[in-house]
Amino acid sequence: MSQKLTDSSKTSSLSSELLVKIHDLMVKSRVLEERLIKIYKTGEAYFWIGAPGEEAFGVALGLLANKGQGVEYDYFHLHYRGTPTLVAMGLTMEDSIRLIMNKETDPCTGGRNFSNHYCFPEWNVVPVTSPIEVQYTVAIGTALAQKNNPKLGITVVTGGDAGSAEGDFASSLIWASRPGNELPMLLTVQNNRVGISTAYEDQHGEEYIADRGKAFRMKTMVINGLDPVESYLKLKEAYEYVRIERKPLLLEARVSRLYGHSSASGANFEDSFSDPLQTFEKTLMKHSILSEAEIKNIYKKYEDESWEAVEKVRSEKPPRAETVWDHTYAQGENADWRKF
Ligand SMILES: Cc1ncc(C[n+]2csc(CCOP(=O)(O)OP(=O)(O)O)c2C)c(N)n1
Repeated sequence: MSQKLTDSSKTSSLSSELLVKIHDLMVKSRVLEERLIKIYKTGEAYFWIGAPGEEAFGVALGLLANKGQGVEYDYFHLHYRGTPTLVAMGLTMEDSIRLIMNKETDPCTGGRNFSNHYCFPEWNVVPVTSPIEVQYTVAIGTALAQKNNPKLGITVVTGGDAGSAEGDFASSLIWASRPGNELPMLLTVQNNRVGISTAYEDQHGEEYIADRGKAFRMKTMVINGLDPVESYLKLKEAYEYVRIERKPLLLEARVSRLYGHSSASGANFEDSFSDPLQTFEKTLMKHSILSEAEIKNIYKKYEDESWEAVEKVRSEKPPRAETVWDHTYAQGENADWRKF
């Protein structure tokens, strides 16, 4: 790991209560993702993609959100590794399982999209897109709407390192930073140093993706996204900067990809990456914040919850053919396009 990344195995800067909460949410997210992988592997879903290895960063991103609906709250343009962020914001296991199992009860897409392609209008979580990186240009729209709003809502957009090669990423840097028209955008790149099977070194000449923001006079940060304490403290600083200054910030978080890219590459555990949960648990035990037995109980609590959720969701119905066009075209009194 580069020396630009701070090593914070210390915990003292956050209260024990908050550390326990962060750990609890990280475990919930991990157990949920591992349950989704099992659902895929037992043939009860067609595809899995998710975020094991990004929990330290993702949970902090969600915990610090100003959650609600409308321009005065934060908007989230997440990519397909957003489970930890949404778990921290209140995502239930049942709803995540409804999405991967394609059930009509799925509140995000009515059972018509991939796992981790969430959408929660009530929390300003806009639909996750399958084409990578388009979220960076879509995010400009909500940030423009928020620019002059006195209520201090901001726009958060996330993506991966390989995807930052797409033109949408460059467009968002330009739009976010026009002099005198800067946008309240927190742009993050979760850098796991691989894009499906393309190594970072085969694609990037720059050492830090965040440095690209400097050409646009943007504030930038490179953080250790495997460390929940550093992630929380740095993200708090980043949120506050964007919220108060109404200016963009490009933050690069170094993260792991613990189960490969997706089910397309097997969804098998890869021990070449370090596991943020295991490292955090060692620190929590060393500081007597949690014991081994207490940690085991937290896993058991979420294993049971995930299993009960599967049993419940399994009996729910798939979407009906009649609803295939729902939410595709305007409905109700706006259905007649000739009125426009
Ligand atoms: C526009 C577009 N091009 C290619 C793909 C196929 N694709 C899906 S994920 C991915 C790799 C993305 O890697 P990265 O941005 O590093 O994120 P990671 O998956 O590693 O988190 C690619 C090429 C796509 N979905 N959309």
